[in-house]
Amino acid sequence: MTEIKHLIQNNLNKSIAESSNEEIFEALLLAVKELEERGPAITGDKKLYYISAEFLIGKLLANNLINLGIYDEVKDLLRENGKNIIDIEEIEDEPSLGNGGLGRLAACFLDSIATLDLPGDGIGLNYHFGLFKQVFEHNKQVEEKNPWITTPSWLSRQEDSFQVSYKDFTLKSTLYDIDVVGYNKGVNKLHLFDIDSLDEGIVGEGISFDKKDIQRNLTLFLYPDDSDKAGELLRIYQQYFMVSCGAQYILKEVKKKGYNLHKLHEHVVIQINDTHPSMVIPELIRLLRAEGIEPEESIQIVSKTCAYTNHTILAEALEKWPLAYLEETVPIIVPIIKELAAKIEEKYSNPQVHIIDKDNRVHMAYMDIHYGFSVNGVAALHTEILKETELKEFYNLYPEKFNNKTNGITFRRWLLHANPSLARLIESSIGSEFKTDANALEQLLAYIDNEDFLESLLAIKQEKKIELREYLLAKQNIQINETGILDIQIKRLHEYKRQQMNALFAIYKYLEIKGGKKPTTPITMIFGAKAAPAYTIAKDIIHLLLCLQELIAADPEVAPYFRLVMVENYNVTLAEKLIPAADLSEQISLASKEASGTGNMKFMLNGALTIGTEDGANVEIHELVGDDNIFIFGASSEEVIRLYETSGYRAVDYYIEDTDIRTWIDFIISPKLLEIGDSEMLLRLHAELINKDWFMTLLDLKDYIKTKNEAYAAYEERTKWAKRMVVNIAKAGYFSADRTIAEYNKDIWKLN
Ligand code: GL7
Repeated sequence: MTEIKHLIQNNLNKSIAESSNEEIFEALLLAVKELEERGPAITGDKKLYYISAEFLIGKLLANNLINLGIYDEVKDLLRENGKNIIDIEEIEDEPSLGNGGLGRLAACFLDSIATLDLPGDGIGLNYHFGLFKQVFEHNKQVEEKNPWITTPSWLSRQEDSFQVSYKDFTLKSTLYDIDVVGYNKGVNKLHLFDIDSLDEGIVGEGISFDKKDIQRNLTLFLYPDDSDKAGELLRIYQQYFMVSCGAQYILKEVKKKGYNLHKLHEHVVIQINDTHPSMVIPELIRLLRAEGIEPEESIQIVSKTCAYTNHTILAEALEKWPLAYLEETVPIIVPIIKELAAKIEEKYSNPQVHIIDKDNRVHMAYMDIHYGFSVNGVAALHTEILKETELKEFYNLYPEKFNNKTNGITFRRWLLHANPSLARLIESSIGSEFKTDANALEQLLAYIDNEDFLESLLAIKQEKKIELREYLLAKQNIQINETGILDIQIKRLHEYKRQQMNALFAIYKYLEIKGGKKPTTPITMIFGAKAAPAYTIAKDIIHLLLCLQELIAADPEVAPYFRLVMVENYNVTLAEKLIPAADLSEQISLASKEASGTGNMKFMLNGALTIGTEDGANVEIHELVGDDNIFIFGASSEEVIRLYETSGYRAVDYYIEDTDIRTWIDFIISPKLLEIGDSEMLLRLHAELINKDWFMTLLDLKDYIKTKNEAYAAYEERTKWAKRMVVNIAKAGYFSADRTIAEYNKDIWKLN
């Protein structure tokens, strides 16, 4: 009997055939944990700590079985006993520890770090109810808590515990670890800090709770509503808890290994994922001083240990905490922050680089840049914009600190697990090298004229569409048409990502069909997105999409040719079903605003073609696949940046001057939609698009419609389309997170 079979059997008190799916899932989880415990811990002289508010890790069972190299064995074993591994995978609740691309990136990175055999742990928080669960009621988003921690669980409680001091009280941490197993390799850890005094019972209606009751609410939710002061303070409490526990944990490990704290940077590197963990800098300085290290030296050590990744140029996402808020919550590090700020003011007179601004707000990113040794952006264009525009003054001071690390994704989850049929086709064509060296996918270009290969590729896409149709019908009672083109936009809801532009396309298409112009191939548009609970316009956009869904489905003149659906509670699990089935990948952010995007890479890898702007990593996708294999439209980032600088964009001009645009926008408040929807929300969105439109929807709308029609027409030529799919898959190797992590290690971390 193989090891895994033995372990599963030990955890069941009956045969597999007699056990329920739930019992099998639990037995498997325990068996996998056991194997991981036995696996080799990854070690080395120097260790990375990746600190992040989010780790959007997705379900772990299949992922870990694949990485342990026993997925197929377990699948066969279950099948022999009349069980289907897919049904067992369904049992698992998806961990709710992340929000969007930033958190998913952190998860892909952990996978690649372990796979490359690099010693590197994640540090974060154990949010009991996660982000939130999205449900739709009356065509609106409603938020509910999302409990995901079950027994047994991937979390293992540890002995380590630390004190975290706030102004008025102290919290004692507990630690839960999740194993991170690399592909056929060793094991790292994801450390999630928590408190025993948390009280899940304080959550009332929806996701409401007393924001001031920190000892009971600290780790309830990721990104609690910060639209009022209590919410902002709670975020500071959370962030400081994360970094203080993280820093204490790191120093404990270093001391245990007997390293000299004066040489911390030779043994530790801390990657600060966006600005939520920035307070690790003053906290680590404080702790080193408490260990007896001189004030100035402690600053020097920390500056050689910390590196910062910037993930956005959106001003509202670059955190600036009022100094008074920090004094109210975490006064213990305020003197250090002031000291760090004063040193900069002494050195540089330019107020644009000062950490504390004239309004007494602390700019977290600026602290990271001055007191870290590396600053990186997440795609080539993004890093250029940081250097030339957003962080120009800092680039002038420290050109040597700035570097680019174009994001990547783990092919284990996004190809091997999400699309095993495609992985098999690839393997049967070019062998299995691509599983460990993604660049080997380029060999697929040799198959571009191979009719059998092209046919198989199209057949797999079709198979995935049918699977998706069955899944959505069973899980969400959503009807989609598996014939025709599947056009998908899945990502957080934000105006800069311009779901509203795609909604206007749907209105245009609806009216065109009503006017008698029927598409030759049926069109299915799928959306998936959560809106931040306090983001009014984002919720209005969801409302519009859901109203359009209802309107179109109920219209017999249109529904046979055109469907728009919005999946509920979009998450990693749904992404794994949607992406392999997609034909067209919507990456339509306003140029300059999407730092990178990573969904774009997942779609490409699964043979979807991109319709997109020259933004983020789309630029690199475009370069790799060439003009013929992508649909690019819209204003360039230079044009957009100029328009912002000169206030040269006025949405209302488009509305007045272009009758088409006026027709589509006014449709939002047409009797038909007002009958279905909430007039307040529709009217507000209508007014917003005409009078504000901060992300220039109308600037690119017509070009978008024209380009999408071209893409739809191109889809009709099936063989030509299949060849484009081949190019996209073949060129996706560059976007393996293994490549990204190898670059981080070579340029920043320098782990052996
Ligand atoms: C993001 C960027 O918006 C996204 O473009 C990028 O791919 C991702 C990972 O680098 O980081 N920044 C951010 O704040 N979130 C992101 O997804 C939430």
